[in-house]
Amino acid sequence: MLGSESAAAALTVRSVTTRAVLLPLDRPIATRVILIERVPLLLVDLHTEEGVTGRSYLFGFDPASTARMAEMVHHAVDIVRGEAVAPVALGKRLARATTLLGHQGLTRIAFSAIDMCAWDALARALDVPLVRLLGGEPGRVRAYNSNGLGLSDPHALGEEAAELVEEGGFEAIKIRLGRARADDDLAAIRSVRRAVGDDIILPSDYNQGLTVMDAVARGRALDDEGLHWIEEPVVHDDLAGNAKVAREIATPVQIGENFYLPSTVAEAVAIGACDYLMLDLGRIGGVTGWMQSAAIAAAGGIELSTHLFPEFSCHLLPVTPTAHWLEYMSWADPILAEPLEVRGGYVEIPSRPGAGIDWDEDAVAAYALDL
Ligand code: SMN
Ligand code: MG
Repeated sequence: MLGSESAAAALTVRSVTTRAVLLPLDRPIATRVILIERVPLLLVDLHTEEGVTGRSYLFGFDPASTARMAEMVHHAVDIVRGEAVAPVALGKRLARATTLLGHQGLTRIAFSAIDMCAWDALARALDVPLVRLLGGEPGRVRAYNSNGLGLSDPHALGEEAAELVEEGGFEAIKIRLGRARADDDLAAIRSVRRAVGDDIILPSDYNQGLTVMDAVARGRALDDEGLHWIEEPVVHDDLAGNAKVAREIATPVQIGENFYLPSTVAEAVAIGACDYLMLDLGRIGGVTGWMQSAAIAAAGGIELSTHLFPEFSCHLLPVTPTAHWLEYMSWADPILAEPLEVRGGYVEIPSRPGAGIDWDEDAVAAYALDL
């Protein structure tokens, strides 16, 4: 048995297929910085010589950016073609090969996808769910519903909030903030509270939209509203500015979804840039980057939540020492053969081999986006 397992895990990078889809959102989200009505996803299939395929996807932001991501994924796979599917080793090789191009941005996004596919392929080859391969126990993880609640009419938000709680038995939902008038944000929060009650946990997100001084003023004005956290009050790479906001307001500050490197996580922890951390598998370096960052967050005693990619991220929270919340959204559901199941506010970690992502090929064809 041991012999066959080691053989199964000995995979070799062969090639990659990338395809883009453009998916309509049931609930378009207006944020402070961008209106999201449709999400482009880049579907990545990493093929091995042994016939096992690892799968993941990237959130492409917009069609032109998605095309650049696809080019970078192909470039990266050209670099590691013929090498062992050993994610940590592949990551080191890719970082060395692109050290002049740079370790952040597009390169890191492409590496993140390859890392996720590599881990998925290994778990499939070993016939175990990813969470098992990582040393965790299958089961379920606590999630908040991140669909909807954009910057729409404050008074109409209550109804949407009640639906969002209802649709998965969620005990937490996230509200976007950053309307031109701070009073309208307050009205939105109060309208949601009236609809769902005081027991529902309510994180919020400014999507990097404020200046540091505005964030302090607006944050203080909301300190008695019981928000679970205020996310990205200011631009993500102003760590000192985020630290100032975190010092000056009582509500916990949550940042990190736009971080690319574990070293940035270390810096944020060191200077007290936030109270909570949230990392994105598609930027932080996939599973490998997550594990490295999770250790840093744990050393700093900071609770860590996931950003986007709920299908993949649910496997990571059980192996995260300071696991906090899974961000749930149903955006990828239309093209997944088996979308995540949510019950009573918990996401069930798929028990299929790998991360559990397989494409509904008819849907992929129907939503295809030509890059
Ligand atoms: C977000 C990120 C990416 C796209 C839409 C919304 C938001 C979140 O920052 O945290 O969900
Ligand atoms: Mg956010």
